[in-house]
Amino acid sequence: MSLLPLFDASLLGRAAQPALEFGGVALTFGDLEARSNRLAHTLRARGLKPGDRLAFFLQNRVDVIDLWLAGVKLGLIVVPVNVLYRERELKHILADAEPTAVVTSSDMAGFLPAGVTVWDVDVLAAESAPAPAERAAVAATSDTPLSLIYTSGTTGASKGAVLTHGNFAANGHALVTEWRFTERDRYLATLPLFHVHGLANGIHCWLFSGCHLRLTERFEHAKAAEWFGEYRPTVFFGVPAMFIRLLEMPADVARAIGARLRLAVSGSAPLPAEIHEKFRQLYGSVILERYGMTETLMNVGNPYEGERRPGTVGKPFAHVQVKICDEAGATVPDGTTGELWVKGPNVCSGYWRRPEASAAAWRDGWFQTGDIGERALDGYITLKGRRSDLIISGGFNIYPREMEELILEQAGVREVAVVGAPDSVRGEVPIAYVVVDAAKFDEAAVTAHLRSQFASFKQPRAFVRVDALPRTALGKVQKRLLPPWKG
Ligand code: MLC
Ligand code: AMP
Repeated sequence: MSLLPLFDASLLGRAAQPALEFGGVALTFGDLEARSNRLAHTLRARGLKPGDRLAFFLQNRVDVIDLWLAGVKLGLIVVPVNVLYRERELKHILADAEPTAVVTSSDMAGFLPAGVTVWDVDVLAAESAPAPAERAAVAATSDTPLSLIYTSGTTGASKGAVLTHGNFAANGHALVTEWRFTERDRYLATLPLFHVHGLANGIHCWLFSGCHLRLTERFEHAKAAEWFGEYRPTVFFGVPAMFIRLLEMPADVARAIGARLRLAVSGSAPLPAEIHEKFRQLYGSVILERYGMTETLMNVGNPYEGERRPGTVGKPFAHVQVKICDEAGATVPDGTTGELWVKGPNVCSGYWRRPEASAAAWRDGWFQTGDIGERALDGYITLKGRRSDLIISGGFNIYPREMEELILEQAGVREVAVVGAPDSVRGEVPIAYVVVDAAKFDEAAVTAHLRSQFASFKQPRAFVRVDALPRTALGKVQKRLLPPWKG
């Protein structure tokens, strides 16, 4: 089944109803239907056919929603690209996905590598304005790919998870049901639309339920009080760094916000139990923490009714099977730590053009998440870490090896290990431990080069010079034995 019939309850059924506001502009569901039809006609006229990739490199704006809807209608494979990515990340993703074009804004086009076809988002919109408002749509099934979303997974090179109409439908349907969305809800959307938390969860809960959405270009904690006060949301989704920022709110303001907020969902990185408790005290609202991945969308969540247990991610969603396995793939008893394996209609169909990586990640139909955790006797799952040394900073993933490889290429660097150090807001921040030839190592030059190549959140917060990296007898770096970073 295509996603479109699931959107139609809102796009067609609630055509006159207010759907969203963004930057002072208010649109109905009927407006969104017409805008995306016009854009679909334009994209078709520009030669796009079902299965073609179309990337977007954009901050949150209504045009991202138009592109998503047009992609659904035309059977395109939409490739969201993190706006913070720079040369290396962009080159890799665009060479791998081979999109027909990248839709971007004039202020960001300069970051894109030479040789890529760039379509300006405002030019596309202007060209679409006179196009017919009638629907242009092709048939799609559950298995039709809809999006390639890049993730580091458990190994270095970023891979595109191929997510289908069926994956988004299963995820959206489950969340709308489990989280009791109705058209009376008001969802404040500050998460980026280029990752699954904002896109697969946020956009689909909104469109499936027909609730109202206020979109912001990005999360800015200095504006949070104003946004919450003006918009009066009933629903908010965030990463832990956002909830930590929201603790800065004055107590009376927080209480008033909490009184209207029926659902606050945290995910994408661990939410410390202490933050869960502080948020409850300040807002009077109990955060619902859930666990997901780009490859699988949402897997496990605390209940809407019932205990939302701090420090845990709850129980598997109704359509998802989770088992916890030892290294040999045997299920471990409750209360024992192992790797989470998942299975269900939410799990992506594989990695784009990477049969070996796909074969390595799936076993007997189960996706091996790389996340380590345990299940209590009453079913609640607690995550304990990861099989790889992935760093999650503010909900954005950093695969240390990717950074280490580039740092090693720099003059004067003999050895490097990038590790995550605790950070009170972002959870973790990357630190580079380096063994350098002091006469040749120019930290300022290295920093400037890294900034041109990689996203800001991947930049080492510090270079810590050490005489040698601790290694095992076999020469493997023992990151745990590095001296702690003292900010
Ligand atoms: C962040 N920054 C942006 C930006 N988002 N810059 C431009 N546009 C954006 N949209 C940059 C800032 O420039 C800054 O760079 C740094 O990020 C932090 O910005 P800040 O304003 O100080 O924000 P802060 O209060 O620290 O909060 C950061 C944050 C951000 C929470 C806004 O980390 C964020 O948006 N995280 C969401 C990540 C996400 O959606 N993950 C879901 C992945 S899906 P500098 O140079 O200071 O670093 C997934 C699966 C699942 O994991 O389960 O959901
Ligand atoms: P991504 O590749 O960006 O989709 O990130 C997915 C990873 O985020 C998962 O494999 C987990 O390690 C982590 N993650 C998501 N939700 C949670 C959570 N609630 N608690 C801890 N880690 C989480």
